Amino acid sequence: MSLFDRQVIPVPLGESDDPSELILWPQWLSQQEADSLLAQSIENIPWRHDSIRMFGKLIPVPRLQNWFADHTNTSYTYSGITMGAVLFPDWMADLAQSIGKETCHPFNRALVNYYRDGSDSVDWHADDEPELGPDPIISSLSLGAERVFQLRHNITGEILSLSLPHGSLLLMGSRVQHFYQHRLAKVKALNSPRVNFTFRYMDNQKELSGQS
Ligand SMILES: O=C(O)CCC(=O)C(=O)O
Repeated sequence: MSLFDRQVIPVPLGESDDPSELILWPQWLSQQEADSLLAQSIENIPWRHDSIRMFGKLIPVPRLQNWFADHTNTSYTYSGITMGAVLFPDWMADLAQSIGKETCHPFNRALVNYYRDGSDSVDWHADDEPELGPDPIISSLSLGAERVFQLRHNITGEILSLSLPHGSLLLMGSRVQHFYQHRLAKVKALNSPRVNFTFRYMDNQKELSGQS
Protein backbone atom coordinates (compact mmCIF):
# COMPACT_ATOMS: atom_id res chain seq x y z
CA MET A 1 0.00 0.00 0.00
CA SER A 2 1.32 3.43 -0.89
CA LEU A 3 1.76 6.03 1.83
CA PHE A 4 -0.61 8.26 -0.13
CA ASP A 5 -3.50 5.83 0.29
CA ARG A 6 -5.95 5.91 3.11
CA GLN A 7 -6.06 2.96 5.47
CA VAL A 8 -9.34 1.88 7.04
CA ILE A 9 -8.95 0.41 10.52
CA PRO A 10 -12.11 -1.22 11.93
CA VAL A 11 -12.63 -0.56 15.65
CA PRO A 12 -14.99 -2.86 17.59
CA LEU A 13 -17.64 -1.12 19.68
CA GLY A 14 -20.23 -2.92 21.85
CA GLU A 15 -21.10 -6.58 21.13
CA SER A 16 -24.14 -5.84 19.02
CA ASP A 17 -22.75 -2.80 17.22
CA ASP A 18 -21.24 -2.64 13.80
CA PRO A 19 -17.62 -1.56 14.10
CA SER A 20 -16.87 2.11 13.67
CA GLU A 21 -13.81 3.15 11.79
CA LEU A 22 -10.58 4.96 12.03
CA ILE A 23 -9.31 6.18 8.69
CA LEU A 24 -5.63 7.06 8.44
CA TRP A 25 -4.00 9.02 5.63
CA PRO A 26 -0.35 8.42 6.60
CA GLN A 27 0.92 11.15 4.27
CA TRP A 28 -1.99 13.53 3.84
CA LEU A 29 0.46 16.43 3.50
CA SER A 30 3.73 16.32 1.59
CA GLN A 31 6.93 16.62 3.64
CA GLN A 32 7.34 20.22 2.48
CA GLU A 33 3.75 21.20 3.32
CA ALA A 34 3.97 19.52 6.71
CA ASP A 35 7.34 21.20 7.52
CA SER A 36 5.97 24.61 6.65
CA LEU A 37 2.72 24.10 8.61
CA LEU A 38 4.66 22.88 11.65
CA ALA A 39 6.90 25.98 11.62
CA GLN A 40 3.91 28.27 11.03
CA SER A 41 1.96 26.68 13.91
CA ILE A 42 4.81 26.85 16.42
CA GLU A 43 5.58 30.48 15.56
CA ASN A 44 2.11 31.95 15.04
CA ILE A 45 -0.29 30.22 17.40
CA PRO A 46 -0.77 32.17 20.65
CA TRP A 47 0.06 29.18 22.86
CA ARG A 48 -1.51 28.95 26.31
CA HIS A 49 0.06 27.10 29.18
CA ASP A 50 -2.91 26.20 31.39
CA SER A 51 -3.02 24.56 34.78
CA ILE A 52 -5.64 22.27 36.26
CA ARG A 53 -6.59 22.04 39.93
CA MET A 54 -6.03 18.56 41.38
CA PHE A 55 -6.30 17.76 45.08
CA GLY A 56 -6.30 21.49 45.85
CA LYS A 57 -3.07 22.11 43.86
CA LEU A 58 -2.62 23.85 40.51
CA ILE A 59 -0.79 21.46 38.16
CA PRO A 60 0.50 22.75 34.78
CA VAL A 61 -0.91 20.83 31.83
CA PRO A 62 1.98 18.90 30.17
CA ARG A 63 1.63 20.63 26.79
CA LEU A 64 0.72 24.01 25.30
CA GLN A 65 -2.66 24.43 23.63
CA ASN A 66 -5.32 26.73 22.22
CA TRP A 67 -8.90 26.56 20.95
CA PHE A 68 -9.93 27.98 17.56
CA ALA A 69 -13.33 28.48 15.94
CA ASP A 70 -15.07 30.13 13.03
CA HIS A 71 -16.38 32.82 15.43
CA THR A 72 -15.33 34.06 18.85
CA ASN A 73 -18.63 33.89 20.73
CA THR A 74 -17.83 30.36 21.84
CA SER A 75 -15.58 28.56 24.30
CA TYR A 76 -14.46 25.08 25.24
CA THR A 77 -14.24 23.68 28.76
CA TYR A 78 -12.49 20.51 29.90
CA SER A 79 -10.97 19.53 33.25
CA GLY A 80 -12.04 22.89 34.66
CA ILE A 81 -10.15 24.87 31.97
CA THR A 82 -12.26 27.23 29.87
CA MET A 83 -10.70 28.53 26.69
CA GLY A 84 -12.40 31.37 24.82
CA ALA A 85 -12.12 30.74 21.09
CA VAL A 86 -9.48 32.41 18.93
CA LEU A 87 -10.82 33.16 15.44
CA PHE A 88 -9.48 30.77 12.79
CA PRO A 89 -6.69 32.55 10.91
CA ASP A 90 -7.20 32.15 7.14
CA TRP A 91 -4.63 29.35 6.89
CA MET A 92 -6.42 27.33 9.60
CA ALA A 93 -9.86 27.94 8.09
CA ASP A 94 -8.42 26.67 4.76
CA LEU A 95 -7.06 23.60 6.53
CA ALA A 96 -10.45 22.90 8.18
CA GLN A 97 -12.08 23.21 4.77
CA SER A 98 -9.63 20.89 2.98
CA ILE A 99 -9.95 18.29 5.75
CA GLY A 100 -13.74 18.61 5.52
CA LYS A 101 -13.53 17.99 1.78
CA GLU A 102 -11.24 14.98 2.17
CA THR A 103 -13.29 13.35 4.96
CA CYS A 104 -16.79 14.50 3.82
CA HIS A 105 -17.50 15.99 7.27
CA PRO A 106 -17.71 19.68 8.21
CA PHE A 107 -15.31 21.10 10.83
CA ASN A 108 -15.60 24.52 12.51
CA ARG A 109 -13.52 24.12 15.68
CA ALA A 110 -9.95 23.01 16.42
CA LEU A 111 -8.15 22.16 19.63
CA VAL A 112 -4.45 22.55 18.90
CA ASN A 113 -1.85 20.90 21.12
CA TYR A 114 1.89 21.58 21.13
CA TYR A 115 4.02 18.80 22.63
CA ARG A 116 7.38 20.50 23.08
CA ASP A 117 9.25 17.20 23.56
CA GLY A 118 8.68 13.63 24.77
CA SER A 119 7.83 14.76 28.30
CA ASP A 120 4.67 16.47 27.01
CA SER A 121 1.57 14.27 26.70
CA VAL A 122 -2.19 14.04 26.99
CA ASP A 123 -3.75 11.53 29.39
CA TRP A 124 -6.68 9.15 28.75
CA HIS A 125 -9.86 11.00 27.84
CA ALA A 126 -12.67 11.03 25.28
CA ASP A 127 -13.71 14.00 23.16
CA ASP A 128 -17.33 13.69 24.26
CA GLU A 129 -18.37 17.09 25.57
CA PRO A 130 -22.13 17.57 25.01
CA GLU A 131 -21.58 20.58 22.73
CA LEU A 132 -19.86 18.24 20.21
CA GLY A 133 -23.22 16.47 19.69
CA PRO A 134 -24.18 12.82 20.28
CA ASP A 135 -21.67 11.23 17.87
CA PRO A 136 -18.64 13.50 17.56
CA ILE A 137 -16.52 12.98 14.48
CA ILE A 138 -12.94 14.11 14.98
CA SER A 139 -10.16 14.69 12.45
CA SER A 140 -6.65 14.72 13.84
CA LEU A 141 -3.75 16.23 11.87
CA SER A 142 -0.27 15.44 13.20
CA LEU A 143 2.89 17.42 12.49
CA GLY A 144 6.45 16.94 13.71
CA ALA A 145 7.75 14.08 15.84
CA GLU A 146 6.06 10.76 15.09
CA ARG A 147 4.32 9.68 18.32
CA VAL A 148 2.12 6.75 19.32
CA PHE A 149 -1.59 7.49 19.72
CA GLN A 150 -3.49 4.89 21.75
CA LEU A 151 -7.17 4.04 22.04
CA ARG A 152 -8.43 1.96 24.99
CA HIS A 153 -11.84 0.26 24.99
CA ASN A 154 -13.90 1.36 28.00
CA ILE A 155 -15.11 -2.16 28.85
CA THR A 156 -12.58 -4.66 27.51
CA GLY A 157 -9.54 -2.46 28.16
CA GLU A 158 -8.18 -3.55 24.77
CA ILE A 159 -5.59 -1.08 23.48
CA LEU A 160 -5.02 -0.12 19.88
CA SER A 161 -1.76 1.76 19.18
CA LEU A 162 -1.17 3.81 16.05
CA SER A 163 1.96 5.65 15.08
CA LEU A 164 1.03 9.04 13.64
CA PRO A 165 3.60 10.34 11.13
CA HIS A 166 4.44 13.96 10.23
CA GLY A 167 1.65 15.19 7.90
CA SER A 168 -0.77 12.35 8.69
CA LEU A 169 -4.52 12.70 9.08
CA LEU A 170 -6.62 10.41 11.27
CA LEU A 171 -10.42 10.44 11.16
CA MET A 172 -12.19 9.01 14.22
CA GLY A 173 -15.62 7.89 13.12
CA SER A 174 -18.92 8.32 14.88
CA ARG A 175 -19.31 6.45 18.19
CA VAL A 176 -15.55 5.93 18.72
CA GLN A 177 -15.74 8.51 21.54
CA HIS A 178 -18.55 6.51 23.23
CA PHE A 179 -16.53 3.32 23.48
CA TYR A 180 -12.91 4.41 23.67
CA GLN A 181 -10.66 6.82 25.48
CA HIS A 182 -7.46 7.95 23.84
CA ARG A 183 -4.08 9.31 24.92
CA LEU A 184 -0.63 10.33 23.78
CA ALA A 185 1.83 8.92 26.32
CA LYS A 186 5.13 10.48 27.30
CA VAL A 187 8.26 9.09 25.61
CA LYS A 188 11.82 9.09 26.92
CA ALA A 189 14.66 10.90 25.19
CA LEU A 190 12.63 12.68 22.52
CA ASN A 191 13.74 16.24 21.95
CA SER A 192 11.69 17.19 18.91
CA PRO A 193 8.31 18.91 18.93
CA ARG A 194 4.93 17.74 17.71
CA VAL A 195 1.81 19.80 16.95
CA ASN A 196 -1.60 18.17 16.66
CA PHE A 197 -4.85 19.71 15.46
CA THR A 198 -8.09 17.97 16.39
CA PHE A 199 -10.76 19.45 14.14
CA ARG A 200 -14.29 19.13 15.50
CA TYR A 201 -17.78 20.39 14.71
CA MET A 202 -20.19 22.32 16.91
CA ASP A 203 -23.65 23.45 15.90
CA ASN A 204 -23.32 27.25 16.06
CA GLN A 205 -27.11 27.81 16.13
CA LYS A 206 -27.63 25.40 19.03
CA GLU A 207 -24.66 26.77 20.92
CA LEU A 208 -25.76 30.39 20.56
CA SER A 209 -29.30 29.53 21.61
CA GLY A 210 -27.94 27.61 24.63
CA GLN A 211 -29.37 24.24 23.55
CA SER A 212 -26.14 22.22 23.50
O1 LIG B 1 -2.16 14.79 20.09
C1 LIG B 1 -2.93 13.89 19.79
O2 LIG B 1 -2.70 13.10 18.88
C2 LIG B 1 -4.19 13.70 20.61
C3 LIG B 1 -4.87 14.98 20.95
C4 LIG B 1 -6.11 14.74 21.73
O3 LIG B 1 -6.28 13.72 22.36
C5 LIG B 1 -7.19 15.74 21.75
O4 LIG B 1 -7.03 16.83 21.20
O5 LIG B 1 -8.25 15.42 22.31
